[in-house]
Amino acid sequence: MKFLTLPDGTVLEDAFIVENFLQQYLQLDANKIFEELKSIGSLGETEVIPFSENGEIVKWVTGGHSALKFRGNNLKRRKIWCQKNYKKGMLKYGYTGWQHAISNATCDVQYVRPILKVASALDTFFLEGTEISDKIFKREEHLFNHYIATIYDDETYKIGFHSDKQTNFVEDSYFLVIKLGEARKFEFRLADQKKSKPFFSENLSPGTAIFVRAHSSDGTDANSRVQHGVPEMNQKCKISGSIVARCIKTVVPWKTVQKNIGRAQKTRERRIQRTRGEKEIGSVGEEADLVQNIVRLPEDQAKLTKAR
Ligand SMILES: O=C(O)CCC(=O)C(=O)O
Ligand SMILES: [Fe+2]
Repeated sequence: MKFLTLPDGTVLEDAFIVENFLQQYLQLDANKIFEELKSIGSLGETEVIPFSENGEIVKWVTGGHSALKFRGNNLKRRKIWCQKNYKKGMLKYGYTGWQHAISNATCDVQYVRPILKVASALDTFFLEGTEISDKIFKREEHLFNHYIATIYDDETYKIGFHSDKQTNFVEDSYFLVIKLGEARKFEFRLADQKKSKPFFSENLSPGTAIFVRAHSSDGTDANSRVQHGVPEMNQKCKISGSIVARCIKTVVPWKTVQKNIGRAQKTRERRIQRTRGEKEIGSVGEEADLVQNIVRLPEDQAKLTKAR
């Protein structure tokens, strides 16, 4: 167990890295888990994300899918969402850029074999009691109930620096990143010095676990103090990925979820129609200039660059 140490020497007791966690503590084969994950099919970019009563439809949602795009940009990663207690409703992890349209992508972990293996082994591990689990598992709600798998297809895929959006997290719970596939850089930087260089930048091998406490009432949790990310690499890097386990407290009944998706879709259609109407009124040339000017405003460029 290696604690994260800030540049000023402060040791964060609630952020730590455990190499070979999957192999040593969960008795699982990281390569096998990743192979199984990779063999799952992807949803087409224009396909509607289907809802199923039992949550048995499992597909990768690619970064070009409109429900995953962020401010019109393709995300440089693909994802699978799954959870426990599916029938009760969707466990919502509202990350930055979250859209109602992605809700139905969350499936029941029972139907995602490689993630189920990890989830079951994690439950056993936490209930057994070890130095690591005693640190994390303080209350029943501290058992993980939500899992997102991510794949970075090559060195150009990434996730920008961020703290996990923690409003939907159980108070004082940890999130856990388990690295898979090709060893790849994982970085931390200080959250209050956004432009600062990372103080931690290491190639993490498959099976490595990163534990980070989040959403403490006094705001001193590691997730609020540091940001993490998987940067783009300048040398070749084969396919890699992760499974992130979280403790989510927000449950949205599936009926409400479908209503919200419908409403959001209508709003989107109205917006598109309005834009079309405006285009028809103005001259085409003027409109084109206008659009280009808007896109070129420096603050918009900054936002686009920031989009992760
Ligand atoms: O894939 C990883 O290593 C990190 C993923 C992550 O930070 C996230 O999805 O919030
Ligand atoms: Fe994250």
